[in-house]
Amino acid sequence: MKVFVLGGDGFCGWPTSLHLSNLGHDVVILDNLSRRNIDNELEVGSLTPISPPGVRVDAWRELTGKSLRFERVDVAQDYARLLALIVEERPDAIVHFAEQRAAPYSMKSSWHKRYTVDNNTNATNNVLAAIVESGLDIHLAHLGTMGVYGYGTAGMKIPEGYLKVAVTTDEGGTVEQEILYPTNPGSIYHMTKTLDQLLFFYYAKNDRLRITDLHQGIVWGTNTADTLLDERLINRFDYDGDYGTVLNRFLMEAAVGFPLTVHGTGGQTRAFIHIQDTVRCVELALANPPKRGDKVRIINQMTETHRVRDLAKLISQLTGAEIAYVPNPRKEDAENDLHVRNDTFLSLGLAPTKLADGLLVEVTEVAKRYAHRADTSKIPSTSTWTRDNRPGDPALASEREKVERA
Ligand code: NAD
Ligand code: USQ
Repeated sequence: MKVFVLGGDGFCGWPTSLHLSNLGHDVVILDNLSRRNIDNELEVGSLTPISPPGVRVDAWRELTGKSLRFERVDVAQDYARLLALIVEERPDAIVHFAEQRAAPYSMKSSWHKRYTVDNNTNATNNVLAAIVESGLDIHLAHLGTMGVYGYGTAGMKIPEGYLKVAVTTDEGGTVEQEILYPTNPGSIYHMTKTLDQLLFFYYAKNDRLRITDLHQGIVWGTNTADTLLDERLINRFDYDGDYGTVLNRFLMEAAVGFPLTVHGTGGQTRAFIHIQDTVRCVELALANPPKRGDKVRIINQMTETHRVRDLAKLISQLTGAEIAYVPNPRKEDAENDLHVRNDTFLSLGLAPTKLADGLLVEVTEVAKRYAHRADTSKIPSTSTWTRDNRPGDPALASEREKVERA
């Protein structure tokens, strides 16, 4: 297939592009390099030394003989260029990663809120409108998030996208309906993914577009079999307070001797997936597209759930790292349980990489190896959800707080 990977320079997009290219697909990456520019804005960088797109693409060709193309395009702003590329290249599928994906970044200020909504909503609507305008039957696979559901439970496993409900009619009878699972976003970023869901619902209904929405959990790990081939192909590793996600942050904090920054009581339970499984799931989603006229295919892309404080304890046991119970900069439930259905990918053949198999390798081979590149002043999460929240900085945790929570 010819596949466009929008956001193919990012943490999930780069290894996915390599994986799809390795499988024999003709891959074209479209990316505006906004993520690299945000690193400049935040004065931080990937823990791993990522190469520029040109070096990455040349190295891949040199090592494998396979060609990848890179096009610098802003999917949210440059509609004409996006449409022209679709019309000229006639891709069979488009994988859409091209959004601002960090919850803390989206909550930093009103500028960051507006940027995240503008960028993400326009990017998604532009892709959908361009597919319709091209007249081509392109399968769109989008990376959504488990966060559209919120992380609560109604005494049932969170289903894959849809919920069957029984509605009491005015006459007292009962009508069964299937609705999108009610959304409950916890940040402006997560909210944009709920808006994406409505756009998909509408375009699938009105234009009969073939759309798969992958509701992914937190991705951990760094490399895949392909990015390990050569250091020029290395994947990015975010550790800073805005872009670093919880498990990778704990791994890095342990490697540099920074206390593990558990927000609040660490009672949040979240869904996780390894980056190698992310690329495999995208492969499986592309191989199993919905038919024209089908409703949006929603698949939960996660393999295990863990409570944040349990993860901290696990890494502390592995490495001897200290745990710091810091103020929670976010507005979120102190404790939650999470039970999620993930039958679709398992039935399609996904063999999950478990935390127990990969954690030590990540600490020693990635986090420790590049620890010298870390700027520890960038670790605390300073983006606060409301004026009442305080930064997640160990220096700001009172002795009473630390003791009580421990
Ligand atoms: P990332 O920030 O590393 O990558 C996103 C890429 O998209 C970047 O290279 C960026 O430059 C590009 N981009 C952003 N806006 C663009 C635009 N308007 N035009 C062109 N390119 C643009 O993020 P990631 O971690 O790779 O996440 C990719 C997708 O997967 C996101 O949509 C995210 O919401 C989703 N996701 C990520 C995780 C995770 O843990 N990383 C978990 C669940 C879902
Ligand atoms: N947390 C800590 N300590 C830290 C960092 C985070 O306790 O140092 C806590 C947070 O308070 C939160 C949980 O860990 O309760 C997860 O935070 P996170 O930053 O790892 O994940 P999140 O903000 O939800 O976002 C990430 C990705 C996003 C993706 C989402 C999937 O950045 O793109 O959509 O994971 S999910 O969480 O399943 O919605």
